[in-house]
Amino acid sequence: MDKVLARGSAAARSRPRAAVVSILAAGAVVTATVAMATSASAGTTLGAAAAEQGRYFGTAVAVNKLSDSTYVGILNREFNMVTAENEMKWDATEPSQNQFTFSAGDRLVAHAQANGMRVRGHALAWHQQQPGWAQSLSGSALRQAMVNHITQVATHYRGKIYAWDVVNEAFDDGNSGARRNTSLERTGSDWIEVAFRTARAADPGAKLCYNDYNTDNWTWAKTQGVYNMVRDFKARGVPIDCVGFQSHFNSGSPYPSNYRTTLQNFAALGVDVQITELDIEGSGSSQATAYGNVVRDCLAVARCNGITVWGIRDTDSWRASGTPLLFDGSGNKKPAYTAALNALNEGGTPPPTTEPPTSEPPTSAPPTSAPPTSPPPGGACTATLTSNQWQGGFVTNVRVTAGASGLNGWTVSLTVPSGAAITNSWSTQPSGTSGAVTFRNVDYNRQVGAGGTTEFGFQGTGTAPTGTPTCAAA
Ligand code: 9MR
Repeated sequence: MDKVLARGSAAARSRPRAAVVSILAAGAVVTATVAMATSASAGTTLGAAAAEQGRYFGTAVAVNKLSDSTYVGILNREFNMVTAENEMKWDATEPSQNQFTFSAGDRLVAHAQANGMRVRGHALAWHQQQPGWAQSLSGSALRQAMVNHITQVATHYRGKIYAWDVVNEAFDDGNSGARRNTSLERTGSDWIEVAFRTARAADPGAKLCYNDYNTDNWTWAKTQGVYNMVRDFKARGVPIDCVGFQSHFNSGSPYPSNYRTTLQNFAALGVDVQITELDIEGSGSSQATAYGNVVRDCLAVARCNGITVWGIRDTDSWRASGTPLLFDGSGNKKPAYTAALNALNEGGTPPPTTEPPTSEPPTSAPPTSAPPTSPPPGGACTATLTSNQWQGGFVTNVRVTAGASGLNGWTVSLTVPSGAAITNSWSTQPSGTSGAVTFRNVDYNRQVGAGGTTEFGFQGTGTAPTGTPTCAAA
C-alpha cells in the first residue's frame, strides 16, 4: 500500500505527531497537497475574513444567552469558533464526584454544529472553578480525580472539539517565572504532563493547548516560565500541540509591542499559537488600534490559528465596565470591530502548507499527468479532499474551487465509507453523518469569486473518504 504524508491544511498540518505516525504504519491512502484558501475578495464578517486567511475568529459564549436574539444574531453572523465561557469547566461538568452534567456544554456544541462553527474546549484542569468536593481533596485522591475528570469530559466530547485548553493558568504572576502553588501542583510537579497525556488518550483528534494570561509580553518572567515548560515538553515528547494566549489587556497589562515576537518564539518551538480570550479595555481609536495590532500580529505568524474574543457585546464581558469588546451593549459595531475586520482583510502570512517529510517518500508511481491548475471550463466548481487518518478516526479538509462564473452557494457530495461516521463538521452544513452525504455552504462562505477557493472540514470515526467529490453550484 501507499505510504502517506499527511500535509496541507492547517487542520491536517496540526494533527498530533502520533496520529501521523499511525497512518504511516497503517499504510493508508495518499493525501493531496493543498495550499490555503486565499481569494482576492474581502470578507464582510470577522469569520469570513479570517477564513480567507486560513484562520478562525471566535468568541466566548454564555449558553444562557442563546435565547437572546440580538446576541445570537451577531454570533451566527460573525463567528466561526466558539468557547464555552463557563459551561465546560470542572464545577459545571462534575458537580458531584463522578457524576457528570454535560447539558449546557452540549447545547453549545449543538448550536455550533448547526451553524458550521467549531468549538474550543475550556478548560479541563484549572485551580479555579473546581467543585467543592475537589477543593477538599489533595494528593493522590486529587490526582486521580483530575485524571478521571479529564478522561470523562474529553471522551464525552471526543471528535467534537477543535482544541482543548487542557491546563489553564498554572504559572505564577510576578517575577519568579515559577509554577503557581496550588493543590494540583502539590499532587506532584508532573501533573501538567499527566493532564496532557490523559487528554491525548481520551481525544486524539483534538489539539491540546496550555492556556494562560500575562504571557503576552516576551520579557515577562511568566512568559519565560511557560516557554521553558513548552520547550521541555516538546523535547520529551509530552503531547502538547498549542499554546493559548488569553490576552486580557488593560492599563495594568497593556498590549505589548513585542507581542508578535512572543507568538513567533512560541511557534518556533513547534506548537501552534492561538489567541484565546482577547479583550482590550478602553474605547475609540486607541482601543481600535490595539485590536488591529493584535490581529496583524496573529496573521504575521504562520502557526497562529485564530483569534477568540472573550464575549460579544461590552455588556456580556466579565469586565463590562472596561468596555473591552467589539460590539457595544446594543450590538452595534464599534471602531474596534472595524479595525479588526480591516486588519483581517489586509492579509498576512498563510498557514503552513506542507509538513516536513517524516518518512520515505510514497512508493506509488507519481501521477502521469499534471493535476489541473484551473477548474475545467464550464464546471461550476471542483472539490479536493485532504485527510489525516489515525487508529479509529480521521479529519478531512475539503477545498472548494470556483469555476469561471464564481459561486453564490455550493454543494459538495461524497460517500462516507461503510462503518465510518461524521461526528463534527465546520464551515458547512452536512445532510447526514454516513453513506452519501451532501455538504452545503454556510452563510459566510456562500460566495466564492471566479477561480477563488474556500475550505470546510469534518471529523469522524472509522475510515476517511477518498476520491474526488462532486461539486455543484447551489
Ligand atoms: O468569563 C468568565 C466568568 O464568567 C467567570 O465568572 C470567571 C470565573 O473564574 O471566569 C471567566 O473566564 C475566565 C476564563 O475561564 C479563564 N481566563 C480568565 C477568564 C476571565 O476571568
